[in-house]
Amino acid sequence: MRFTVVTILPELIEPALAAGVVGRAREAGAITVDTVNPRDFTSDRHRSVDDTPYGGGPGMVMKPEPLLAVIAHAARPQPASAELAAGQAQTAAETAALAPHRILMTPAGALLTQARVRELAALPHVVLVCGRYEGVDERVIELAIDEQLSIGDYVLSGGELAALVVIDAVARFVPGVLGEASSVDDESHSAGLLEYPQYTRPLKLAAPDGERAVPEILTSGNHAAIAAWRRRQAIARTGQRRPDLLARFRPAAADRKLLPPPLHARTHLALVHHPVVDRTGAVVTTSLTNFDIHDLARSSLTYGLAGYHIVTPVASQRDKAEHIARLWLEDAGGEHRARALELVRTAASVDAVIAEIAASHGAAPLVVATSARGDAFPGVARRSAPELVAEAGLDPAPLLILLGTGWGLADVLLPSVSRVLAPIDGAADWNHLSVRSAGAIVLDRLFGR
Ligand code: 6GU
Repeated sequence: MRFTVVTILPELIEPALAAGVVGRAREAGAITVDTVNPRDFTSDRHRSVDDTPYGGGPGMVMKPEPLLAVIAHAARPQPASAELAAGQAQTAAETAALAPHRILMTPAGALLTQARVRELAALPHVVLVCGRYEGVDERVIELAIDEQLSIGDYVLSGGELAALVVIDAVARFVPGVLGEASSVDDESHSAGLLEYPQYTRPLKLAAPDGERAVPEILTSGNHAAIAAWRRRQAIARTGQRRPDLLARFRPAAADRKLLPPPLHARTHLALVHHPVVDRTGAVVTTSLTNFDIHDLARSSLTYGLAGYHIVTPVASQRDKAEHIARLWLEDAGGEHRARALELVRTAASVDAVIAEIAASHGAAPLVVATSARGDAFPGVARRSAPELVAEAGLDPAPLLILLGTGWGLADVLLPSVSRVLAPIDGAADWNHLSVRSAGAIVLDRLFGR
C-alpha cells in the first residue's frame, strides 16, 4: 500500500515513520510513504503557499494553485504495473480502482474510526493532504479532495501529526505488517469495546500503598473463566469511560450470560404524591390524578419495566388507586391494558417502595430523582440518560425512578436519592410538562430503541 503525504513540513513526517511497526513495514516493502511539498509547485519568487482570507479575519489560507498542482502530481497514475508502462489500454474500472483516494486532514473533517481505518487499508494508494494556517481554499476541497478526516475534537497546528496517525493506524491492517493476523482483531475498538486490562510478571508488584497483585483469575488456568472475566472487564470499562460506545454495543448471545438482566426489566417507576412541593415551594401532599394511574402504567409496560408504584401517605388515595387499577383490569379482561395495570402497586412512602424492591430483587435499588429544575437535590450526582444507562446497566442492582407530582419532588428526599436525571429541556422557555408526559419522555430516553 502506498501513502503520499502532501505537506509544507516534510521534515515532520519522515522521522516518525522510521522505527517501530511502521518502520519495519516500510523496510519490508509492505507499505511505502513519500512526501510532496506544495512549495515546489509555486511559481512566484517567494514560493508562497498562503494568502489572506477574502472577507477578512485572522490568519492565512492555503492558496489553491500550488495545492491543486501538488495533489495532481501526487495522484498521477504510477507506472506501477508492467501493462501500464507498456501503454496497454485500461478499462474504466481499472482506472477507477487505481485512482488514489485523496484525504484532507482537518479538524473540520469526519471523525476517524477504527471501522474507517480498516476500509482505508484496502485501498492501493492514499494521498494525505495536510492543512496548515487557518485552512485551505474551499475550491481545493471541491475539486481535488475525496474525503475530509479529523482525528479528534481538538485543534492541532497542522494536519501532519494527524496524517501520521492515519498512516500508523491503517498500516496495521495491511497484510504482512503485524505478525499475527489475530492481534488486530482482539483489541480495543475492533469489537466496539475498549480492551480488557492486561498484566505480566511480577505476580506481586511492590507499591507505595502495599502490594499490587495480578487478579487471581488470570493465574487460575481456567481459560473459559478468563475469557469471560476479560469480556466483562471490557464491557464494564467501556461503560465507565465511553458510554457513547457502549450505547452502540450489541451484545452477542454469549455476552448476555455475562451481563445482568436488561436494565428496563429491573427498573421501577414511582409516582410520588408526597413529599412534593407546591407553587410556593412548600412541602405538600397532592391528590391522585386518575389519568396518571392508567397512562403511566401503559408507558411502564411499553418500556418493559418491572413495576409502577403509586406513592401516597393517604390510605384512602391508595385504596382509590388500587380500586381503579382493579376496575380496569377486570373491565379490560385479557386485553393489552390489563397487562399494564398488573404493574400498578401502591405504597405509603418512597422508603416503602425502596424496601419492597430490595425485598423482591434481593438488592437495594439505585434511586434516581427527576426534576424540571437544574438545581434540585444539590450535591447529588447528575446523569444524562445515556450516562445512567451505562452506569446502571452493568450493575445488577434494580433501578427506581422517582417522578414528582405537583411542582416536583421535595428536596427532603435527598437522603434516599443517589442520582438526579438531567431535566427535560424543550425548545421553549415555558416548561410545564404533565408528569405523564415527562415520565414517557424519560422512559424513551433511557430505554427507547
Ligand atoms: Cl486532521 N488537523 C488539525 N489541524 N487538527 C486536528 C485534526 C486534524 N484532527 C484533530 N485535530
